[in-house]
Amino acid sequence: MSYDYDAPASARLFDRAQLVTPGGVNSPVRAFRGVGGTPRFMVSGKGAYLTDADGREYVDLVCSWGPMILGHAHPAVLEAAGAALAHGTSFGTPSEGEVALAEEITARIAPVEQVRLVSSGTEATMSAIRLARGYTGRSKVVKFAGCYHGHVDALLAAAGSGLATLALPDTPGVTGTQTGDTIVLPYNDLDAVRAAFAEHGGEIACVITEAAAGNMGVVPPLPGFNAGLRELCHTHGALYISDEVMTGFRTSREGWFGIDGVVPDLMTFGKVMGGGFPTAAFGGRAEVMAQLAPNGPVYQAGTLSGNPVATAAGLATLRHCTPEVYTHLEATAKTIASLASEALAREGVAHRVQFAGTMFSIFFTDAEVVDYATAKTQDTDRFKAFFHAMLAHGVYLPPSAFEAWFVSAAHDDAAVARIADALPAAARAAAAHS
Ligand code: HOZ
Repeated sequence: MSYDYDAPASARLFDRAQLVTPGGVNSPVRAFRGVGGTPRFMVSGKGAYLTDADGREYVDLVCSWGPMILGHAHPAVLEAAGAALAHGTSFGTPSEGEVALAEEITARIAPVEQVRLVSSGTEATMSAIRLARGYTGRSKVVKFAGCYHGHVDALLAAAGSGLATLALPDTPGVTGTQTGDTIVLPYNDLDAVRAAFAEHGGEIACVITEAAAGNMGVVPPLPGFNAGLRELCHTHGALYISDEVMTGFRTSREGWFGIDGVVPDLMTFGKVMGGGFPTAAFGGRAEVMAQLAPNGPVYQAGTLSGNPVATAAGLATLRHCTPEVYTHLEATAKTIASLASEALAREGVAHRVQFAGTMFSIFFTDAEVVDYATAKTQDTDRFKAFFHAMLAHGVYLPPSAFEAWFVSAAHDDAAVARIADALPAAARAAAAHS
C-alpha cells in the first residue's frame, strides 16, 4: 500500500537524504518505518502546527518528541534565544545563563540539590549511570524492558522507543561486555526487582527507570512501584535513578516527581528544559554529585554543555510553564484522548488510552498494558491505518504505536476541532484494517 499521497516534495527530499544519510534520517524514530510511507520533511512550525515541504499544515501531536510544550516558535523563547545569540553562540567558559537554568531546576525539583548540564538525554543517563557506579563502587545496573534511556550502550537491552518500533531486541555494536552488567527486568514487577537484589545485592550500583514509562507507549508505574524501587535500592545500598527526560517539566510543573513524590537519588532531564535546543541535565543529592569532576574523581564533560543559546531558550520555556499551562495541557490531553477513544469505540476498534499526567497514548488492544510484554500485544497494523488517515487529514501523530502523544500550550479549540474532524475517518480506517 502506498502512503505517499500529497507529499512529492517530501518524497524528493527523502530520496536525496537516503543517498547521504543512513535511512534518510538523523534519528530512526523519524523514518516512518513503523507505519510505512515517506516521512514528512517539515519546513516550519508555529504554535500547534507544522508545515511540510509540500505546504501542507498539520496539527502536531509529537511536539518534537516532547520539548515544544509552549508550541512552536513561542515568542518568548524566540526572543530569549535571539538575545543570547546576539552575544555569541558558545564560549567554552561558565556563563550566567547556566547558573540561572540550574537555579530554576533546583528550585522546582526538591530532590535535585545540584545539577550538571549536558547536551542530550542520552548524555544525561549515561553520566548518571557512571556517577552511580563511581559513587557506589559497584558495576551492575537494573533497567526495565520497554524503558528507553537514550542510546547508551549499557541501556540498549530490551529498550523501547525506536527499538520497539523496529522490533530490535538489542543492537549489534554493543558488546556483551557493555551489557554484561545490565540486568533487564519486567516493568512494574517489584517481585522481579526483589529477586534481582536477593541474587546480586552487593553488586548493583543503581536501578534506573523512566519515572513513568513513555517509550513503549505510555505506561504509568503501578501504585507503589517507584516507592518500592527506592526502598529496595536503599535497603541494598544502591542508587535510585529516575529518568525524567520525557516526563520532566511535562507531566506536571515538577514532572513525575510532582505527581508521585518519590525522592530519587539522581534524576535525568532533557526535552522541555531545552525549549527545542539540545540541552539536558542530571542532578540529585549534593553528596552524590560531589563525586563529579572537578570536585570528585568521576569524570564527565562537554564542549557545548550549558550552551548560552540553549540555556536561554530552556530558561524562557520553564519560566513560561505556569500552573495555567499545565491545567491547559491536562484538559487538552483529556479532550483529545476522549475524542479519539469515542471515535474508535464507535467503530468497534479495541483500544486503551493511558495517561501519565499530561502525556498519553492509545494502545490498539483492550488488554491492560502494564509492561513491555502487554504493550506488544497491540495491533500495530490498525495503528498504521489510523496514523495514515490522521496524516491525510492534517494531524501529525508519532509514527509508531510505541510512542507518547504530546500537546502544547498552543493546542487551542481550533486545533482540537481539526483533530476531531480527522478522527471518524481514521477510526474507520483502523476498523477496516483487520
Ligand atoms: N525519546 C524520543 C522518543 N521516544 C526519542 C527521540 C529520538 O530518538 O529521536
